[in-house]
Amino acid sequence: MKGWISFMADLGNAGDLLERKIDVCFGHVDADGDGFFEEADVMAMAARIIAFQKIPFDSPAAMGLFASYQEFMQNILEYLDVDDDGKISPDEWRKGIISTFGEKPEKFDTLFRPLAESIWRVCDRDGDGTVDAQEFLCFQKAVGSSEKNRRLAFEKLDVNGDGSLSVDEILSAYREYYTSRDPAARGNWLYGDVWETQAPGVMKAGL
Ligand SMILES: [Ca+2]
Ligand SMILES: [Ca+2]
Ligand SMILES: [Ca+2]
Repeated sequence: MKGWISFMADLGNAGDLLERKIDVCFGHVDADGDGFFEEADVMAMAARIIAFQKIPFDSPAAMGLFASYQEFMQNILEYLDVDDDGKISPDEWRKGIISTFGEKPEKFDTLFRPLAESIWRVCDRDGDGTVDAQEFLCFQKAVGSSEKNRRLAFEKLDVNGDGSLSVDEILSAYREYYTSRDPAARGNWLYGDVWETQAPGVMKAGL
């Protein structure tokens, strides 16, 4: 009986997992911390990834990343910006991600694949066709992951354990992170331990 009760308790936690992940992510995407997600935030994120990777801002990979983030933003505004003010509030973000992409993996992939490809291209700094843990650091530093979370994330995302990430591994990590309620999904670890990472609301309460 005790086992059943703790099983139900686990299910209760799992029910909050997706909302938790989406809230934690709002803290990354709202790069300037003004409480809204808008184009300036994604361009800042792209610039941070490129700067951490130490590649020229006018290199093809860097320009490709800016273009992908800009296009991504235009598309996601269409889905999520319900009040049409040109920016996404935390509430629009949470409700919109779940209602737009929940249980619709094809729709998710259409929007996120070009972004995953551009991020992957910037990450593969030495151009050998693989992204190792060292190369993936530029993305992890840009979203502000702790050193422990960076290590955890790479281990979980490298599904076939070959020490490098493919575009598909990055895309499936994104997809599971933003759409899956399965506590065992590897993509839950995209940004490390989501229960350890502070969500924006928690940070504000602590100030
Ligand atoms: Ca912002
Ligand atoms: Ca809005
Ligand atoms: Ca490489």
